[in-house]
Amino acid sequence: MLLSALWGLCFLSTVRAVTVYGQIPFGQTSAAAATATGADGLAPTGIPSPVTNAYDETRLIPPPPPQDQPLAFTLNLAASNASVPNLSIMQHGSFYGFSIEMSVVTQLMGKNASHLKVPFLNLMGLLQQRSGGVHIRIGGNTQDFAVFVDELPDGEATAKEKSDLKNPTLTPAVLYTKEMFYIAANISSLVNVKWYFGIPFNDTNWRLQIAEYSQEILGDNLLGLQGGNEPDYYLSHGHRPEGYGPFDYFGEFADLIVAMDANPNIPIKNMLIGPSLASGPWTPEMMWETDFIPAFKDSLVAITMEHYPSNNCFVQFGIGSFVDPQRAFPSFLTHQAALDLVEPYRHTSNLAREAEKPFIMFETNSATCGGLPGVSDSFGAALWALDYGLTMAAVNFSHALLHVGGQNVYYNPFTAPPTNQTSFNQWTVGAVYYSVLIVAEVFGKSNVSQIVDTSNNGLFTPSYAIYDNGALSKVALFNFMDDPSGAHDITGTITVEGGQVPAQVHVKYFEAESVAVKTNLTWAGQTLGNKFQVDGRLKGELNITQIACDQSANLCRVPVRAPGFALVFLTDPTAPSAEDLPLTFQTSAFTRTINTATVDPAVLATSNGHSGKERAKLGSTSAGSVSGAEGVRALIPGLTVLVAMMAGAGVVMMALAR
Ligand SMILES: *[C@@H]1O[C@H](CO)[C@@H](O)[C@H](O)[C@H]1NC(C)=O
Ligand SMILES: *[C@@H]1O[C@H](CO)[C@@H](O)[C@H](O)[C@H]1NC(C)=O
Ligand SMILES: *[C@@H]1O[C@H](CO)[C@@H](O)[C@H](O)[C@H]1NC(C)=O
Ligand SMILES: *[C@@H]1O[C@H](CO)[C@@H](O)[C@H](O)[C@H]1NC(C)=O
Ligand SMILES: *[C@@H]1O[C@H](CO)[C@@H](O)[C@H](O)[C@H]1NC(C)=O
Ligand SMILES: *[C@@H]1O[C@H](CO)[C@@H](O)[C@H](O)[C@H]1NC(C)=O
Ligand SMILES: *[C@@H]1O[C@H](CO)[C@@H](O)[C@H](O)[C@H]1NC(C)=O
Ligand SMILES: *[C@@H]1O[C@H](CO)[C@@H](O)[C@H](O)[C@H]1NC(C)=O
Ligand SMILES: *[C@@H]1O[C@H](CO)[C@@H](O)[C@H](O)[C@H]1NC(C)=O
Ligand SMILES: CC(=O)N[C@H]1CO[C@H](CO)[C@@H](O)[C@@H]1O
Repeated sequence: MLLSALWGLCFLSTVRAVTVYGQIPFGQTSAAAATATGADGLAPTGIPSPVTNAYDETRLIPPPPPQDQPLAFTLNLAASNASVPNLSIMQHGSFYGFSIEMSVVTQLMGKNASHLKVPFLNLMGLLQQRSGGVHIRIGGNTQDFAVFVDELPDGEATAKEKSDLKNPTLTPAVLYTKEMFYIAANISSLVNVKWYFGIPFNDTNWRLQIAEYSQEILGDNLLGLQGGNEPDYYLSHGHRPEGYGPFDYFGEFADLIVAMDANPNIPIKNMLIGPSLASGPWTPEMMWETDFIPAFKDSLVAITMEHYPSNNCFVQFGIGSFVDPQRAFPSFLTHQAALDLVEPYRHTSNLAREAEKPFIMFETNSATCGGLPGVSDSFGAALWALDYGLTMAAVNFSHALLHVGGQNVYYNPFTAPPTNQTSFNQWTVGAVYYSVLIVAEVFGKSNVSQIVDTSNNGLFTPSYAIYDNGALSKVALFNFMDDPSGAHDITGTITVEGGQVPAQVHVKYFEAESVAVKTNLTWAGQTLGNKFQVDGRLKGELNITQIACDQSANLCRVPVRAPGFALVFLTDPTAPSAEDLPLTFQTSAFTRTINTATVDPAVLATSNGHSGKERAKLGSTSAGSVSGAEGVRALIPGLTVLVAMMAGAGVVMMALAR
């Protein structure tokens, strides 16, 4: 307690002067900048233009590779999950999802429910092919002050309230209409996206329309309702009076439960989510001292936390001290980053499992206050996010949501072009989108995947084993080192205990020229494209490398470049799976003459994310070769949307929103 009191004091003294109000479309507006990783007190040399942060060109210098790192190691892996120490709970391919700031919903998903953004649908479709579905949270700092209105100009789903410019502390609230839920519902009718929303929690005059309309309109596609977003920052953000602590939040949560119980328009009472601490001012243990979990067990559908390892708050808001991206970069390029991030949550993970609740990292990314230039959108960040995700899964988090903000952040998994460029530019994906795509393949669709951290060769080359339905099925190998000469390429040797290595393994590599680059990232030879080139489809030939094993010695040697990542499949990943049920997919067809993003029938058709080619009868990888609706398969059943194929073009086109 003494420690935390000191913590609080130092926190107050550094940030009291600056009040950050909550409606900024970033992640955590962490006031704890002064204590965050990498803060070194130097002044920034230039403040980047916020409009272009999502397209920033900063290229950092990769850290020099270590000289003492062994370049070869052996993983002795048990053939069966029966007695593997520290093996995880059963994981889903939807482990990684997204947390989308409420104020950017229309930028990313569409202005209204009849004009959905096709690149967004395609990006979700790619994940669904691999994992069966995607979890998305709509909320963030903007949710607490959100206000329901019947209508907005031009039928828009969300808008910012006009603010009184003379009073800078009165930042505008997000206004939303029922259309926001229709957008979500219509997306779920096309791709299997399930949603979380958050109930405004800025005061206890509860505005419960989000709970009412999300339950009414989304039905089974609603996963849960967050009660409070980073309540441990409410005091320092000026949203609660002096003295506000975990017991006060506990009381407000209880009050919310009473209000929901009394509301007949909220039929499902037990889908609340909390406590969603930023793990800044309050540790998880401070919250558990209130008996939050046992007290609210019957109302809770998941236990949540939110956290970012670094911050850019000095540059964005003048809070804390400057974090130099170049000096922070190496801290992302080691397995220690992931281990440090999960350490404060090991106990909580056990508490959640004992209470039989999923434990979710509800909002995270590389650095709060918009991310760090050169770090957050680099190939290095993608390796970091991939390793972080697998480590969270290994310590029994059930899901983790990467935050998505607007044009002014560096860490977005995906960004729509600025409104006045939609007619000539396409989307931009950030490197961390690939991390989500790869984690979807790591766990796949079976729901009986387990993972264990097998890292045994130092912090630059973590590794994991993945068991599917009890049997060793995949191995993940990382090389965080950066050395174009090839002198730090590594070789992981896999041996199988209580079994036999296959004759050959199939390897998908995640590669780029260096940890510092943001362009030409490839996953199994395919890319989504560089900035302003993305329509949500993978481009290029699928390249799965086959490596022969030495069965007499019971070992397989898998090389990984510096830098790089390898997902090693012990069975052929292109073999058709019993879970791929044929369905009929149909879609509305309006298009514009420029920037005609298309939904690729092949993307929709093949459901393991491996190859359309082997299964050409189900769809085709090339636009133009599908001549009718047959061959186009659905993502999910029960669709009732308009049908139309573009005559002649043979490509399914969907309305592209403005
Ligand atoms: C299991 O995890 C614990 C906690 O991280 C660790 O101390 C222990 O060494 C691990 N056991 C094995 C066999 O890896
Ligand atoms: C909470 O937010 C609503 C809507 O933005 C606002 O009207 C109300 O005054 C806020 N309450 C407090 C205590 O700030
Ligand atoms: C939805 O947005 C589109 C594009 O701005 C517009 O043409 C259409 O009228 C809107 N629909 C509704 C129902 O507001
Ligand atoms: C994860 O859950 C499994 C039980 O399914 C347990 O054996 C394991 O120790 C847990 N891991 C951690 C790090 O708590
Ligand atoms: C788009 O709008 C921004 C901000 O208003 C402006 O700086 C930029 O020049 C515009 N771009 C185009 C291509 O019109
Ligand atoms: C996996 O879990 C999801 C979500 O709970 C469910 O929709 C899906 O049918 C499950 N798949 C299998 C193969 O059990
Ligand atoms: C091993 O996998 C099987 C099949 O999914 C499962 O029933 C069993 O509980 C798992 N065993 C352990 C120890 O996790
Ligand atoms: C990306 O790859 C393309 C084609 O291989 C090449 O022409 C281009 O120079 C590369 N761009 C960068 C920035 O590396
Ligand atoms: C496939 O990927 C491997 C590993 O990166 C590479 O060595 C090989 O050249 C690639 N093959 C093709 C045809 O691009
Ligand atoms: C399937 C589905 O939820 N469709 C909805 C799409 O959005 C419109 C409103 O714009 C609703 O009326 C539909 O029910």
